[in-house]
Formats: sequence, C-alpha cells, structure tokens
Amino acid sequence: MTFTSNQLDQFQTEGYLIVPGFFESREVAAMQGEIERFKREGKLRNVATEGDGATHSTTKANLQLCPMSPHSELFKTLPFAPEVRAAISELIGNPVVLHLDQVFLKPARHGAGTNWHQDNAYFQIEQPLMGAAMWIAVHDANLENGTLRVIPGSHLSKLEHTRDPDSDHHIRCYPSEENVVPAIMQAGGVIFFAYGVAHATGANRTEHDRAGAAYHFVNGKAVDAAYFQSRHADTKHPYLTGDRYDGGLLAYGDNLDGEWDGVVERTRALAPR
Ligand SMILES: O=C(O)CCC(=O)C(=O)O
Repeated sequence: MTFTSNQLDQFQTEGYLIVPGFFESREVAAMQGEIERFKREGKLRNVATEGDGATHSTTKANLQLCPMSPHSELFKTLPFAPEVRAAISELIGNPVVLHLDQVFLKPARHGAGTNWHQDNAYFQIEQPLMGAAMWIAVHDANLENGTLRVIPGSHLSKLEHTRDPDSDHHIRCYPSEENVVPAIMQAGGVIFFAYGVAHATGANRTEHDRAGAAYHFVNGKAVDAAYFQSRHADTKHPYLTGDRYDGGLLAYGDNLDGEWDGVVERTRALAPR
C-alpha cells in the first residue's frame, strides 16, 4: 500500500491529499531540466489575457504546454512509474487511464495564476471521485509564488462555471474562499485531488520561476469508448493498470513499463549544466 487508511479516507471525504517528497531529487532535477528545455525551445504558450478572455497579456504570463507527452520522453514515461501507477490506483480504483498531461509555468516576477475551477466542469464524468489530478511541484511551491490551493470537500457540490476572462480558453467559478488549503511543498511534492475539487493557483512575483506539472487520471469504468473520441483527441490515453495495461504499447508503439529510472538518468545527462 502506498497510502494509509487515513490518507485514503481524507481523499474520499475532503477530495485531496498532499504528499511531500513523492518524487526524489534526481527525478526533480530531470523535470526541471525538461521545463528549462521547453522554455528554450519556445514550446510554452502564454494563455493569460487582459481581462477580456481574448487579448493576450504582455505584462503577465501563465505559460502552458498541453499535452507535454509528444514533446518529452520524461513526461511521457512519468505516468508509467510504478509509484505513480500504485498511488492513482489506490485513489480512484482500477483500471486507471491517463486522461491528460500538461504543465503550467509561472515565470519569475510576472507569473499569472489559473483561476478557480473544478476539473469536472471540463471532464463531466458522473462521479467526480473516479478521476484525480496529480499536480507535481516541479519547483518549491509556496504562498509567495502562488502554489495550488484547494477547497476541501468542494467535490461534493457542482459549482457554476463561466468563461475565465483572464485566460484565452479556460472556464472558472467563484467559490467562497473561507476554507482554502494551500499546497505548500518543496519541489518533488505532489497534491492529488479529485475531479470535483475546486482549485486555483496564484501569481508568482518572486525572483524564481515556478512550474506545476499536472496529470489527470480517470477510472476506465467512468468513461466509455466514445468519450475520448470527442475530447482531448491530441492526447493518448493508455491504460496504466488493469487487464489492458501494456506499458503504453498500443498508445505509443513503445513499451514504457520499467523505463522510468532510465529515462530520468538520460534526461539528467542531457540537461545543460
Ligand atoms: O498550475 C496551474 O496553474 C493550474 C493547474 C490546474 O488547474 C489543473 O491541473 O487542473
């Protein structure tokens, strides 16, 4: 077991779980190197707008790459890491299917947050506890640099969403912020949260970039074959556990089972020092 029964209870009742040190420092170094490469190669897109949902901001930046997997062996292989597969399967049950992978980079001094939303406002599965996000603190994440915040128990009610005026494609809600919990973590920590949990990130006005890599996983029983034909067609949806697990062979043409540690080392070796 990855989690204690208290942790599993917390996920069910409050909808989230913060796990410090989920990834080791060599894994964090590889992820940070990949984010630097995305920046260097211009792969990230500023989705922040000037309050009208359309005009791209020149003064603040919420840099997104979605999906990451076509651009990075490391981020493609990460969901196949045994610790990730075990953790998600304990939280949402088998079979686990990869739904989406993306990164948000908040550049130093002018990083912009992502406004409040419930992922299920996008994903629309019937039981929001059958899907979970794993948001990875690629850099230390704290109040000053706008770490992810959640509203415990918010997965129990469906909030109304409208177009987010601060983003070129997002939607948002306006929940009461009384009981907000910030996920304050060193790099390598993760927060898991159910699809129904309202969450947001804040601005980064510090002197250092901060990135969050977000993976979304759904229990295969919560979606039918047609589901992925109409949504996220640019992302592959390999099974990560259960009878149909094949290490991603069908989805990617490669078997990624057992590859994680090697990919971490190769990525680290390639990163400029
Ligand atoms: O990191 C962010 O700014 C937003 C992440 C997020 O909202 C998500 O993964 O659903």
